Amino acid sequence: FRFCSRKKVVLLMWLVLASGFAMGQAVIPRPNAVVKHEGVFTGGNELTVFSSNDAFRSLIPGFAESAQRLAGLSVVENKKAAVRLVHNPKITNTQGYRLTIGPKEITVEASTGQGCFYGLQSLLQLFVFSDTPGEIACAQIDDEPRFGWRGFMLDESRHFFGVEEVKRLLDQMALQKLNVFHWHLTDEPGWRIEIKKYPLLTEVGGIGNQSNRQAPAQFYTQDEIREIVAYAAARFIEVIPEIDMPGHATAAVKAYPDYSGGGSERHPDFTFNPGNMATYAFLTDILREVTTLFPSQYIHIGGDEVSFGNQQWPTLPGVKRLMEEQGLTNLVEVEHWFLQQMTDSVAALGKKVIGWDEVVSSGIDSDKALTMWWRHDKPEILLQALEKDFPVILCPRIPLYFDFVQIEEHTSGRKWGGRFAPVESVYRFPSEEFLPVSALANPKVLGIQANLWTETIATASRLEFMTFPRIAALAEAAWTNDAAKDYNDFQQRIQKMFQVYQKEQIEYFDHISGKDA
Ligand code: TNX
Repeated sequence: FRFCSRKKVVLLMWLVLASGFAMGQAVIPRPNAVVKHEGVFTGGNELTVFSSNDAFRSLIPGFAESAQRLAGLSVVENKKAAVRLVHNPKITNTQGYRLTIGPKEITVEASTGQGCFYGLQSLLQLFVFSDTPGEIACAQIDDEPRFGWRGFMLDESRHFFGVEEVKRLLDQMALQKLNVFHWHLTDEPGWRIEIKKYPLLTEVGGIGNQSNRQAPAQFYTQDEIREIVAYAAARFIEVIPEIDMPGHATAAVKAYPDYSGGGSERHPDFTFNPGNMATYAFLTDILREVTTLFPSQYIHIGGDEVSFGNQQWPTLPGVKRLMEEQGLTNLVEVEHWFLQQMTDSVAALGKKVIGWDEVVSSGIDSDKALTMWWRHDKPEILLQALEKDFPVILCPRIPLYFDFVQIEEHTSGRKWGGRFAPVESVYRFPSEEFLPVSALANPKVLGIQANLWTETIATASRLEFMTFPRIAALAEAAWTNDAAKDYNDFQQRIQKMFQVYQKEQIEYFDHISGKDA
């Protein structure tokens, strides 16, 4: 009897361990390799941290602030520290880290500040999600991302959200190891970035939004832009501005009608005029100022949906002349010529261009550009982009447009042919379900990104409701290899993340209970 019960105990222990192992650590995105060790680290509510590496050391105040806010831990720098941040050049992935948790000490190893930052985010989450404050299970985590580019795009032209909301978003992105913030700053309803040389862009072009065409001008000053870029950089997030052209230009040409290329009935004054040579100088001036604000090597110049508004081009004298001079036979060729000129301008400013997937057929040089594949119903464009050697970011409308609803019953938001973007489908991305198999393992695919367009999103709380928790599913899809992904396990961990959202007063959709938060 006794023997039998001991056997039972062993079996039970084994089961507990095995299930613990299967469930992994409570970290989102799920780390790629975790080995659990026996024992627990117990630090109480004070945590001592030290690094002799200056770059790593500079991360301690940020970690301390988050640990205090989210886990109630007070972090102090101390040479005899429990947590050591150690520079290890053998960790070759610049975004990778090793986190070793022993009963008495914890080490975070990485070869770069970014890797160390991610190790700290994992450590932070372990403390936040721990059931006993200050206590976490011993383990060794060896982790690095599946994709180097893990992005999120926010459209602030249709509706404007402001510095504080953007910072909240950046905080959450950082916690989930997302590293690119694509900022859609110009479009039909409003121009949101101050350009000193052309003040009317914001004074006039900043007036109005999708809900109210008369709303007082809203935009970011250059100081605010610098503040946000620095805030993001401290969290290893690169900010990439988008200045959309030659379409989606309505706000700009409202301010400077000389550069208008007209539009269509549905989209009046939608384009810049490709036949007016002054347009190119005007746009290059704008981009020159933009490059001084954003250290990123990229500038996004849009290039999408130009056909929506080029109906008036044939009647513009400049366009006729341009076509004759350049031997262009149709409007698509005019559009392509425009994109080629602007790609060269951007190259001359020392930057690379990003364009939506319309640019793939424009004849621009794939050495000078990167493209974002968004038309999920056109997989052939993705394949063409790869054939032409473009670096590619995957952000197909289904399932990575977060202006699409999360469940059938949600009415405020988009659906496309009855399809939308549930949390689970974001999680399952990228897979054969959403794109051609040959694109899946192509090294030219640098990463994935979700895009939040805001025609249907007017308030910060709505923005958050559409973003959370899908952004967590996105982060795991971008970071975690297929072998370590597990949706059922994610469903467990996301409930811990809901507690973080509650603490931070973030609106989110509880897709598990189905109740609107
Ligand atoms: C298409 S995606 C657009 C945006 C809209 C979005 C709405 C893209 C390059 N263009 O202008 O906001 O659909 O889902």
